[in-house]
Amino acid sequence: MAANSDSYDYLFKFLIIGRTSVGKSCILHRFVENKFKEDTTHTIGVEFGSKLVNVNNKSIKLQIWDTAGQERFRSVTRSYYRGAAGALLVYDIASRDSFNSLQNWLSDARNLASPNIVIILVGNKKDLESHREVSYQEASQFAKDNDLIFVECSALSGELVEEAFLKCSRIILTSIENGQINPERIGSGIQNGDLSLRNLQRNSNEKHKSNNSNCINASCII
Ligand SMILES: Nc1nc2c(ncn2[C@@H]2O[C@H](COP(=O)(O)OP(=O)(O)OP(=O)(O)O)[C@@H](O)[C@H]2O)c(=O)[nH]1
Ligand SMILES: [Mg+2]
Repeated sequence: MAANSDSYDYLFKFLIIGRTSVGKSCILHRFVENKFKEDTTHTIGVEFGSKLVNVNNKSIKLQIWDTAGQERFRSVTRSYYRGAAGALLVYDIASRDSFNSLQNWLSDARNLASPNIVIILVGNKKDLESHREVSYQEASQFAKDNDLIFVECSALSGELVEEAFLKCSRIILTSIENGQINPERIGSGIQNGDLSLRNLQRNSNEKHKSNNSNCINASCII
């Protein structure tokens, strides 16, 4: 199903979390608008964006909550963790401090979000190679140790920003398809869209029809 219609198979709720100034809002803007946000200011509380993407031939609506990284908003942003299906845990590859603070954000996500939440570690500002303070290997090891997927991207150049959202979405979709995640469960961070509801309806009608035809056959045999 093409991702340019308003119909979708599933809606996934996503969070973007991490220390202030790592580029969370710029990542959201790049993903939704495909532009770099030049005039960025600190997020107050949360901001919101959404986009339709095509994953494994399914149309998925991503509903994305971009949280404020400043400490004073921590209690507000924590209330948004509940019921998220996916999260981008962001640090800045040119800021050792932002990397060192990851564990705090990760603990919040693990404690407050859905138990099945899929988290991707995102090293932003990949364009600042000459100012790099966190190596790819170190971050990749952190991701491995904490059961996270990992990507380095740049909201400035756009490199691999979409890939971060898609990687996470692919894992969530696969977990739905193999029955590990039940989208019907309250707090899963997933909703069936009109396309999947139509499919469910069609399957149930077909089942009904085939049950009826079995009945007819049975009565013929009798
Ligand atoms: N070089 C470079 N700068 C970036 C990139 N992404 C964001 N920035 C800059 O980083 C600064 C912070 O960006 P924001 O997106 O506002 O950061 P944030 O994480 O949303 O910050 P809070 O809302 O306070 O939590 C801004 O000056 C951006 O221009 C990037 O990929 N490369
Ligand atoms: Mg922000």
